[in-house]
Amino acid sequence: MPYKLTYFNGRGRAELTRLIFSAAGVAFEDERVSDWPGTVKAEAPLGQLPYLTVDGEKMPQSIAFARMLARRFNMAGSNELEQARTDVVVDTISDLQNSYYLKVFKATEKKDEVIAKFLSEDALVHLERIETILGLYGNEGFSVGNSLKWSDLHLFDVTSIILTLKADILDKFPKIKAIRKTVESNEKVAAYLKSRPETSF
Ligand SMILES: N[C@@H](CCC(=O)N[C@@H](CS)C(=O)NCC(=O)O)C(=O)O
Repeated sequence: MPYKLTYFNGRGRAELTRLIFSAAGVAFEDERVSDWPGTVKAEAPLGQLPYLTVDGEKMPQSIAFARMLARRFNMAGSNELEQARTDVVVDTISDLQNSYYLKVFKATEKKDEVIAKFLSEDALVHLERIETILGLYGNEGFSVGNSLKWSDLHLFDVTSIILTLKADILDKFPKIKAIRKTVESNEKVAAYLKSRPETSF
């Protein structure tokens, strides 16, 4: 197999790439490691996961290799402007994802309070921004243009985490909800979502 994705046994920062492979119908080796740090950390290019092994090269930085795959599989936009818009949407979603990791995932104390504050403040600010950018670039359940992009998959993945914290948090964000519906109803993605393992993160 030309592609191997190395990560922990979780969704985390690897799931976007798994979703891209699924939507494209491209096979990949889904390596899930448990011996951490062990030799895995020492062998990872930046001492972090995930990394993608492609053409014999280990590539770190999940967003960078997800973008490369999206381009290869025609999910990154069909011209320069569409590609830039797709990147804008991806970055706006990543701001929400990074805020979640920093404030919630890494919190060690008073987790309930941290989650409540995150949901009533940070998450809403980021979701508003995402809804705004979808209003500028989106169309009929797609975040950019009128076909599936990696930004749609990123939005689905990151909002899935937020929904586990508050099931009705997207009720005021119809454009985000419409994109989730598009992703869930994509036949290849739906098959993957049905078969993927349940993990703790
Ligand atoms: N910007 C990097 C962040 C990678 C990252 O923070 N990885 C975490 C897991 S999600 C990690 O390897 N943590 C363990 C460590 O840094 O030792 C990416 O998106 O790939």
